[in-house]
Amino acid sequence: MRVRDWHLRAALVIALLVIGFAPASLQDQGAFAVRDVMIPMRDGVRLHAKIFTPKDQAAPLPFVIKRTPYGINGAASNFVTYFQALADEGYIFVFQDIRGKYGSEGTFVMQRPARAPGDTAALDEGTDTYDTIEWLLKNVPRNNGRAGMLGISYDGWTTIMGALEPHPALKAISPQASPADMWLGDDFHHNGAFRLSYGFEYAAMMESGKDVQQFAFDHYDTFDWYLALGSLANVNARHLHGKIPTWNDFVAHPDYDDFWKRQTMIPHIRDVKVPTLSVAGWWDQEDFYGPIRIYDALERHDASRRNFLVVGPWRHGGWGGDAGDRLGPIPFDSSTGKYFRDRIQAPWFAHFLKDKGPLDLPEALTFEAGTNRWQRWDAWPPRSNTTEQRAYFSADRTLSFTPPADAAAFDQYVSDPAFPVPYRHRPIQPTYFPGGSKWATWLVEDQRFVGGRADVLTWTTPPLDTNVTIAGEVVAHLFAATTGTDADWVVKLIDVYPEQYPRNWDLAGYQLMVSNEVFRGRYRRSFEKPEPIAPNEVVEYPFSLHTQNYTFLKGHRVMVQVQSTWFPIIDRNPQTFVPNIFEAKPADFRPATHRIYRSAPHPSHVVLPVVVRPPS
Ligand code: PG9
Repeated sequence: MRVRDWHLRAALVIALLVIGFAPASLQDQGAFAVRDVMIPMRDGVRLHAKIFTPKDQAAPLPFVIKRTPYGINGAASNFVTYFQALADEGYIFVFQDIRGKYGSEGTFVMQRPARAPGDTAALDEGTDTYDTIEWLLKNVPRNNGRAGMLGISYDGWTTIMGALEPHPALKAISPQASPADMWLGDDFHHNGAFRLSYGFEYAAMMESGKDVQQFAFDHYDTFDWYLALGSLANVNARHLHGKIPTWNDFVAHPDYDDFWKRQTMIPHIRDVKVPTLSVAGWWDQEDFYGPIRIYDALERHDASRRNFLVVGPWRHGGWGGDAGDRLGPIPFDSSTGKYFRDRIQAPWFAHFLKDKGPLDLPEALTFEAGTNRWQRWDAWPPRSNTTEQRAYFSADRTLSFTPPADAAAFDQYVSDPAFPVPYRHRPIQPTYFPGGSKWATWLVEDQRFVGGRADVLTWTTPPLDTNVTIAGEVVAHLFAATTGTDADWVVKLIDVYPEQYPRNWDLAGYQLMVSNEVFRGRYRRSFEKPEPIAPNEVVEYPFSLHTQNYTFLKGHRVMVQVQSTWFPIIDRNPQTFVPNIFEAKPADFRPATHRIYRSAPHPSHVVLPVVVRPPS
């Protein structure tokens, strides 16, 4: 295949992974008149857009806008699934290449920060959105003076950025899987732990040219490639040579400094200026933190109930194109993705852009996997329906709801950076590998593949004698010590299916991850100023495993696993404190013995928000 075809293919793979898989023929395109335009921004830079107007337009229509860095030449594929119900409802659709990408002029900046309040001379995605809407209103005949905006992930991020200082015609937005904070919890880091394979591959993909270009790995199984890479200092020395700005930013800003704080839009959210529908997937392998954080930031100002949340049993963007009746081997008994597109997304936009209603949507709608039904909540996380129950790490690798009584009990393992735990089954194909990658469903992979390792500790309850439903925030409280001076802590909450499962033998004994997170130990006191860990000192690490709504069914078991490497999605912590892990030397990477305490003074546990009263 020629290099150029390869790049086109890569762009298509990303677009399809985000919005779902479209058949080859785009039969619906015939229903639209398509205009290719260059829209001038206030600084003279022109952005490329495609405008799809229904050929059978009978009345003035609102705009539905999607702004993307991934290229708009295949935009019509949106009508096959993601926008199908919206197209049936009738809108003028606008797809735009953001500044610096594909057909647009100007310079691309990875997640260009919002301009400072009052800095009216500056440009950002918000001003580009504003200028675009202003131009559309004046230049596209028979519009009804209103605009809506939506998109998934980067396109969800452009959506929320476009609504911080919104054009008055912007009447409804749905930021879906939008990242909110790339250091705290989205694509590039989680609690300061660097998402190596994603960060490296995405930065190289987005900043090697105006289009998207896959990094050319010489390994199919990138686990070996990243291990052979050694220190992260070798990325620029051997491969990127300082040419990828986002990689250089990773290296220059390892801690939670002003660079990252400027990039998050959360401090800019001081009002619900536009009705907002945030959308997230429980098994989103890229941006789960973001949509919940954005919903939460808006909710603090939502006096007039214009802020909504939907969370389904989806991979990153799965609601855009998948039927949603399963994820990997896990069945959900109904087409949750189609339900979202037809029964939630389309009526929600019609309500705010065409005054259609009434709107049958609660404050928060969540899919409760396990029982496989939608639940309606008047707050997320629920305020009064749950009680906190602590699942304690106990003797003989049991998980118990009774606190431990031992004075000094612990379990331990040797964590060796030279022999890290794979985060998913090998081979680990490049993230967006055009030949097919298991990236999109790794969060639902059967965790038995690491259960036998001595550096993965496991505690499990006996089979449950009744259903246990959780709704709300799951929080890990680890009491841990290391012989080193830095360490990562990964905690996974797992549903263990019964060994006898005649309903579906493929799921017998299956270990499904329900919640998970990593915490980089050096940041236990401050995300801004990392500190070494005192060797052999017991330290408490409380950290969120995020919200969930899930039922562990009767006969299933609840499992918690702890490990200290998750490679190569998380870079290897050298386990020796160094000021900047991106510049660690080979000799800094050392094995360390990690102890997880399960004693009366140091009772490691996971807090579960157990439902006591179902939502009405
Ligand atoms: N997760 C991707 C992304 C969004 C924003 C910034 C960086 C990466 C995406 O799917 O678009």
